[in-house]
Amino acid sequence: MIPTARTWIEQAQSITILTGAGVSAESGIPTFRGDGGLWRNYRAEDLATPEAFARDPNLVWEWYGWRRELIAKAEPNAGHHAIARLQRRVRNCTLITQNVDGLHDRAGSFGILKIHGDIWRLRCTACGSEWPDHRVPLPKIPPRCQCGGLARPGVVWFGEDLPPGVWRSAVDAASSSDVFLVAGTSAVVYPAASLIPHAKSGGARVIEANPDETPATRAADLSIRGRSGEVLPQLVTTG
Ligand code: BV8
Ligand code: ZN
Repeated sequence: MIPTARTWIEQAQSITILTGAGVSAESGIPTFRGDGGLWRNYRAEDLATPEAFARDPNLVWEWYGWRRELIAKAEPNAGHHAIARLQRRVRNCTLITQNVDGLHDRAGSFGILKIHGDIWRLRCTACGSEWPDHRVPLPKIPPRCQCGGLARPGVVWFGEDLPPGVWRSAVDAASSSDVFLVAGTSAVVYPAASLIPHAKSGGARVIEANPDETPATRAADLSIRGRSGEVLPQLVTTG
């Protein structure tokens, strides 16, 4: 499996990568649906919604503040670094991520299509302005905009549309790639998971890296059972 996948990657003119929370698991960041997906007995799906934020902005900000502190202490892992290496090696290599943690940026990836937003950006619910904020911990919860408005995390919550431009670019990249590498995602969140059929219909060979089977496994041309921190460096060797 690995040698074939490595050959497909080496021969590809254009590669698109889709990552999910699983690629940050080996950096110590709990995944959404794994056992670490719980915080104070809340499920991520129950907190990552506009309704939860409207009901209790403090609670939602405590969760995001906790995640920001966890991520700030974490380091990108070998999987993140292998993806950054691949991007440097292949001119036409687009990274699409569902993750909001910024670990791909810290590993040296670039041009990242962050289809679910970025935990390190805040957006004002009153005036709509948006800005980077890496302060850990946040001086006060909930953070406020200079206009006095309540700030929210710059992420896409369930029930919210994905940023149109970024989503369009993600579909275009997936549909025009020779190889579509999907790593660390349970492929249950839409429309992100629809990038896999988009890639197939564009003629891509789909390679999956995940310790478990997922709904994407059936569609994959090669589905490698393993952790991304171990599998990806074998697909993108150093040197
Ligand atoms: C939308 C940002 C149009 C926030 C996230 C009913 C009403 C409204 C909407 C819906 C509905 N029913 C369905 C929907 C659509 C909904 C959806 O898909 N729901 C799911 C739960 C069924 N989607 C949306 O709402 C999207 N918007 O559709 O807009 C619209 C508008 C209005 C009304 C209707 C539709 C927005 C979705 C974006 C939500 N935001 N995150 C934040 O992070 O705080 S999603 C969240 O899940 C994260 O981004 C996460 O990345 C993403 C996907 O999860 P995964 O990344 O796959 O992570 P997961 O934990 O699930 O899996 C981890 C995987 O890693 C596992 O497979 C595991 O085996 C593997 N793994 C573990 N260890 C490793 C590993 N792999 C490799 N190596 C390892 N070491
Ligand atoms: Zn404002």
